[in-house]
Amino acid sequence: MSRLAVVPGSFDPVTLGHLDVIERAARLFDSVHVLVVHNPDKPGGLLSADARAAVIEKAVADAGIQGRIEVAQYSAGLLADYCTQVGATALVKGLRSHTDLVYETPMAIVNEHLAGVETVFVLPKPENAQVSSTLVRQVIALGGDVTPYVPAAVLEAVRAQ
Ligand code: COD
Repeated sequence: MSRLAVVPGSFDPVTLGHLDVIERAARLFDSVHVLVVHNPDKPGGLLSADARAAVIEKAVADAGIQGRIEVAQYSAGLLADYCTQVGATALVKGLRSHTDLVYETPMAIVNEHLAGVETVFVLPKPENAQVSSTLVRQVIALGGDVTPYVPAAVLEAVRAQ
């Protein structure tokens, strides 16, 4: 049986921490949907949903892991419904700290209840563990260099804006 995992996120923008999680999901599952989801708790932002998806496609191609990865967008409703529609076995999420676990635990329980989909948590490499999209947006807004935190595709997209 082929096992599909969904890696959801706002990805505004995708970071080396996200890419770490995506690579781990690709090693654990037969195929992976990286899903750019509209998070109503995080309005506004750096890149449009289309640009976020395009940047992820470029970043996974640059990392040489594009083979079994599809990038999609979803704003229509519950993540659990998307998992049911595409027949996903699992959601894969990254944990940076206990704060992430506290935020993710109720969603994992509800998603299992709604769609029978398991949530698999992975830990990033230590050097990627403190990176967040919020931090990257702040550094960009203040004119700093985010090269150590994001794939090259993000730098290109930001320069093109
Ligand atoms: N290292 C490891 N993991 C990381 C890192 C890093 N440096 N940075 C981020 N991550 C992980 C996050 O912990 C998260 O798991 C994922 O990557 C995505 O992060 P973000 O910041 O891009 O995205 P979020 O946190 O805004 O998540 C958006 C979601 C829509 C995925 C989330 O809010 C969600 O699952 N919502 C559920 C919507 C729903 O259906 N709700 C109904 C009941 S649950």
